[in-house]
Amino acid sequence: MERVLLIGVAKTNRQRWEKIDALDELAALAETAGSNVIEKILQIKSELNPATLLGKGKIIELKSLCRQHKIDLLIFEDTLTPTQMRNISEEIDIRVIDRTALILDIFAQHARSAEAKAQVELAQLEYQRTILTGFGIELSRLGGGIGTRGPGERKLEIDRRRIRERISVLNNTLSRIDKERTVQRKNRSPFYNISLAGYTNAGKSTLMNQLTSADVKVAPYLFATLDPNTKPLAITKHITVFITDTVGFIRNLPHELIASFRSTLSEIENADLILHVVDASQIDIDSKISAVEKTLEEISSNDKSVLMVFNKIDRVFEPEIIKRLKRAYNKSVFVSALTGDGIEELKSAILKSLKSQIATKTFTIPVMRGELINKIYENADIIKRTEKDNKVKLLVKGYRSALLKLAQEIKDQK
Ligand SMILES: Nc1nc2c(ncn2[C@@H]2O[C@H](COP(=O)(O)OP(=O)(O)OP(=O)(O)O)[C@@H](O)[C@H]2O)c(=O)[nH]1
Ligand SMILES: [Mg+2]
Repeated sequence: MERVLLIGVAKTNRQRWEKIDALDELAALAETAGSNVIEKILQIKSELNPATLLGKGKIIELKSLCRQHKIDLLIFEDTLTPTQMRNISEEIDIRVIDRTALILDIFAQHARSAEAKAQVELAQLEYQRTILTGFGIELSRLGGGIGTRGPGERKLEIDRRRIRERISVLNNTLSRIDKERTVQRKNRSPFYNISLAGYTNAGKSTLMNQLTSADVKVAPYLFATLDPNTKPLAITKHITVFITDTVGFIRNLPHELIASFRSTLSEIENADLILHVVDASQIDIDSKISAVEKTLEEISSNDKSVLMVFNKIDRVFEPEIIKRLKRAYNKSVFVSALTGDGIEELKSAILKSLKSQIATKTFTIPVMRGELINKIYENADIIKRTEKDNKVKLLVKGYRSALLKLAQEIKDQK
């Protein structure tokens, strides 16, 4: 296990609390990546040194601290320029990465499908490319460990020309996969499509499992899900919606990832409704909500209809918190994806939001035409059935588009 030291810099005293939270999150990320967090350091400094971010004295202090604790790797919460990374690394004589490289490393470790692997590698290479430009040297001398691992068994390319070639191969692979995804989405287009979105670890996959008895992997660490997973959910007997669970967000999600995950994120972009899943048992609810909203904006999904789903209420012990959230977010439901509490309310909220796509219709069919009657029973919810003069009259409910199709088929066969 790599022994790591985390460093954050706050420019003002006010920024301090924000940075303390950010360092806690960085620690969770570092642990998810499989490292051993030995120490967290927060420096308050209004004037940053452009060459090394930290001042000379602090660098010397860090050097002895790293020696004393046998640190293998420094991880900065702040984004470093390639020059800063090199300077700090040389002065302290240790490997240095920033939060972006750490997140990319986690994605590389968690990628399973061909799509996720290609997307992560693309993001890593784009990131690597900016660093190489700054370094003007190969990264190979940095050795292995967090920040240098590619998806699966692949080693990251380090040569500038080969990076360019590999990026073009990956782009081709991804546009092929993207086409497949578009076809699948087209097949689902007569149905109402719902996408889960939210901060990483909010409980999206747990909710997906609770709603659809899917078997999506759930984990206490960050970014467990990278691949979208779509499952049908029967809201009523014949009204099915599709739900997609997808990659989670985080504050300042590296832009390389947003760019390379465009095909995965297109599931959110094309949804009829977004369920914004929020962990209500945490203290910094609002800042996480705005981080997610900011990312939705970046993928131009901010004008979609959104239903806020406050999750993990089994761990919220103060009724005041729920009251406040109810006041602040009027379109919201409160659930525990773990215990199933509130799931029925969530389903009715979903049904309410898809109302405009649902219609009722009356069919009158001769009793003799059992096959047509069966067809109606198979495709719509029967609200009322009456029989008169050898005719069956059915009042039914279903997707407007499905009812139109049914009416056409019946007319053709009459
Ligand atoms: N107590 C409690 N724990 C929950 C609930 N929902 C999810 N969890 C836990 O929260 C952790 C994260 O759950 P996931 O479903 O993997 O979260 P996610 O949003 O899919 O996370 P990523 O895919 O990593 O972005 C797991 O340890 C779950 O068991 C809940 O309603 N109550
Ligand atoms: Mg998940």
